[in-house]
Amino acid sequence: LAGFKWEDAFLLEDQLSEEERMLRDAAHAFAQSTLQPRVTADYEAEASDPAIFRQMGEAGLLGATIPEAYGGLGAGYVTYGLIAREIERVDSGYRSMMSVQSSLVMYPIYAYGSEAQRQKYLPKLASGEWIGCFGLTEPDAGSDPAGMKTRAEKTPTGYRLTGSKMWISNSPIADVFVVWAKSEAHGGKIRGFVLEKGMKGLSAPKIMHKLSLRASITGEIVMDGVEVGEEALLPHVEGLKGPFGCLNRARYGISWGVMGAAEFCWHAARQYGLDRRQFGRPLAQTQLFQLKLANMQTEITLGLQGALRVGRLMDKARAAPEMISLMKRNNCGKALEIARHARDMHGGNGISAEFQVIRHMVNLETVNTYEGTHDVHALILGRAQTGLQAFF
Ligand code: TGC
Ligand code: FAD
Repeated sequence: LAGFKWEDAFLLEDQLSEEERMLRDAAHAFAQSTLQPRVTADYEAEASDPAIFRQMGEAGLLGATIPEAYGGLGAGYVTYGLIAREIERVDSGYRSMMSVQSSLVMYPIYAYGSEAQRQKYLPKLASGEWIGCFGLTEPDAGSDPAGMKTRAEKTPTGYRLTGSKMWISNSPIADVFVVWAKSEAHGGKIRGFVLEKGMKGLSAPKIMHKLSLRASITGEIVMDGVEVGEEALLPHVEGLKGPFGCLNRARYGISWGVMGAAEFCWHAARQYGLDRRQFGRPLAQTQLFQLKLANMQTEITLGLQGALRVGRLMDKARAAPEMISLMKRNNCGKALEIARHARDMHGGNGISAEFQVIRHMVNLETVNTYEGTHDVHALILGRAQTGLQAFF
């Protein structure tokens, strides 16, 4: 029998191609050299520096799955997941910035947009010159996006959009806004529109006083009769499957990302336990400490293996949305639990920004909620196995 690698129990490394490992290593180097040194300051400032998007763009981390002709890497979904894991190893907020730009802005423009929209927006979003945001959630429509009130009325030359979106990542600094609205001209069906900063009636005030995900700026999108031409409509999709098609990709990326945050917390707790002595021996020599480390190792090993399996199926266009719900729900819940234990295992030091575990812990509260809450994904899985709708 072979030896055991405690930090890679099922030899995930062996299951990656050489190209995947190379792109993963580049993302790791970028995250550690560019993001890690500034994360505590960014978190305390509660702001997103637009320069980070340009740096991510230069490093090839925006729109990894989008074809090279539009500025992407033309990479597969396993690579995208590996990038998310490396960025979120530093902070969930930075991963949020990357995944909104890649899965929720570039993907719908690529998959549902006209050729003119692809040419106009994708290269600048890939380079990070332009920042994107995705407006689905509203003050009165979160878990139930079908209840949205934002509407698009037909005008002689295009549409007039009225409504407001809430809790929108990147919106206060965004140049490009992918928003979803009920369109009267399309029988009240949900349609996607691409708006641009500076349009009359469009504003994006910042939401202040967040105590979670503070390195990622969040805002509203207020549309007060914003007039757009026909060319702002995403022509190739209608209905909720439009935004959900994007969410499938972002949720999948999150299932890898949160494992990066969890790995950081696990490794930090292990090292802390080896270094810190109480009662005349290292904390890591106590049974309770080792039990917690064993639980972390088990959940992370299984969580990564599951994310890899779904990624391989996505690359073959064989992944069902329910598989993604299963992994998003499980990995977010497990990562949050691991971060809470890691915080506890650091004792008093665990509440200090210096040791970082509490920042991951409070970030993961958001990640467990956005892109479908832990319980909403349970209802999706419950519906799939009983055939019974329990949302309402
Ligand atoms: P339901 O009747 O289930 O479906 C309506 C239509 O949508 C289709 N559909 C999907 N298509 C593709 N992928 C999926 N995952 C899909 N899920 C549903 C479905 O086939 C149907 O199509 P059609 O053609 O028959 O009309 O819709 P429902 O209203 O009953 O939905 C219920 C529920 C709970 C499943 C759904 O609404 C839900 O998932 N709610 C959670 C909302 C959510 O995830 N919001 C995320 C906002 S964006 C965000 O949080 C970004 S944070 C990012 C960051 O900063 O990183
Ligand atoms: P609610 O839907 O009101 O849920 C409240 C509670 O009720 C939850 O526990 C939920 O699980 C539970 N619940 C809801 N329905 C049911 C039910 N039928 N049965 C049982 N329990 C139920 N949205 C975007 O569109 N774009 C973004 O970029 C974006 N970024 C975000 C960034 C941050 C920092 C945050 C916090 C949120 C972001 N969101 C974004 C919004 C996010 O997707 C929503 O917050 C999330 O979908 C939950 O909606 P809600 O907040 O309205 O909660």
